[in-house]
Amino acid sequence: MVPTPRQMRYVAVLMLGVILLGGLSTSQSAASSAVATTSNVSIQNFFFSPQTLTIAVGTTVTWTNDTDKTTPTNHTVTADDSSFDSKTLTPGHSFSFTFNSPGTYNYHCNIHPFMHGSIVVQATPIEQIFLPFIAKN
Ligand SMILES: [Cu+2]
Repeated sequence: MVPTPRQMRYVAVLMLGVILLGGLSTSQSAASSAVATTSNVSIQNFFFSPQTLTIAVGTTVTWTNDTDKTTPTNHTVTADDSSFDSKTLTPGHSFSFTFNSPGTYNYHCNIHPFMHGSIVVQATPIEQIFLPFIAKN
């Protein structure tokens, strides 16, 4: 496949970014430490833990119904905008979803609508720097 000029420009921008960030490795690691490495959410009675999880784009999050440790209860993981839905999760069962676009994804439990959680999906540092530039072209 022959890359289009736009694709070649994108690759050139990414390579430039790698070179620039290589010289900033100390500040880059400080910045990425703000993003959680965990991608697991525990479903407790009656809350999600952590309630807000910040991840890098492309991360797969797994929710597990851990209520058999307390009082066995069914729950769901349902996006407020319906973009994902675990359906009923009985105790001990898990649901996974991969977040491929930056943004804040609010979700709730359909059985207990007062249970709320959020997944904050951050662009990778290199995308955060170059997204405005790439979007213009
Ligand atoms: Cu619930």
